[in-house]
Amino acid sequence: IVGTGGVNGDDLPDSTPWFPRKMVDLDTFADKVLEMGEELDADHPGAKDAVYRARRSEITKIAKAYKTGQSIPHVEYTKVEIDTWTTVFNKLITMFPDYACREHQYVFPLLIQNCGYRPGAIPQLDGVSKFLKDCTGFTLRPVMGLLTSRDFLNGLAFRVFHSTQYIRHHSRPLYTPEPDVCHELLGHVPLFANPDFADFSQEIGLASLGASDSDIERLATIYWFTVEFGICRQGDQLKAYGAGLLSSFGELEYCLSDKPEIRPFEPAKVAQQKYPITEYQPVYFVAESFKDAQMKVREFANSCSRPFSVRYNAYTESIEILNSK
Ligand code: TIH
Ligand code: FE2
Repeated sequence: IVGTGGVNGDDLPDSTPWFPRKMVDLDTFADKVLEMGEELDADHPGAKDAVYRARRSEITKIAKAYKTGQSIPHVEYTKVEIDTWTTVFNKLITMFPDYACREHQYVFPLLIQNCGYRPGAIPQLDGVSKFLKDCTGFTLRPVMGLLTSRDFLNGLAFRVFHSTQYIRHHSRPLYTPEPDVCHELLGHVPLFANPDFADFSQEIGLASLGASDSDIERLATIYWFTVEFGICRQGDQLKAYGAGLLSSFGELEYCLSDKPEIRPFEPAKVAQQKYPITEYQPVYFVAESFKDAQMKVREFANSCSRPFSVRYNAYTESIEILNSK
């Protein structure tokens, strides 16, 4: 439907940034990935390895060609890649019982049973995506690299998670400065199988649709300190639920030690917090539960400058606009 009033049609103010209205609109994100930033580049163990870089461009061809509704093509991983996965997998499973939140621990055995999680083989995104769809309606979409915060968060409104398919450099398996398939599969996937966490993530996504640039920045910061680096209270203990923690042997131990600073999860404050992207976080925020965090994010979203609200219609896989101008 093409409207006349600006990029979004005639039912929204002209100043509203474009946003996807239908699931297929996500196809426009594919070739807009950000270059490996300078900060990342300097710290990236694969940056100067030509063989590694070539292998990555091989794998990202899949993401470049991918269209909504298709199944995700399989990747035949090499021995070096599988060994890296095995190292990460074997290390992390020794830590999950003590450090991972109970939702992660509940789902993990199901991923072993249903999706082939094990040492010696890297699970394929397609099978994992189908499993998630059955659990919470979340699906995975292959991505070439880092999307803009706006595009990435917009995907969450559709319960779509953009996932890398390539793996970290073999020289440094226990921490990487950017997402890779270990991070997606061991960190994110178990949480997206949880209904409350799925709702929480989608809430951030919905708030990002048509948001101003400064609100996107604030929502991306909230995303960072929850979905990526969140910790939560369970009984009288703190546990990790952020994927960046659950996929990094080093940071998982560090985040629950007495070294970092721990603060309560208050979105308006979290949104202002600066953070490093290539080293352990100096500060973490504690959520009381995913439901509680979702309600707090919804409240925060209502305080943002956007002059309308939205709802996702899962039957038509599209966004409906509520109470606009
Ligand atoms: N540092 C994480 C890891 O080593 O698995 C990966 C990242 C998460 C978020 C940004 S980079
Ligand atoms: Fe991530």
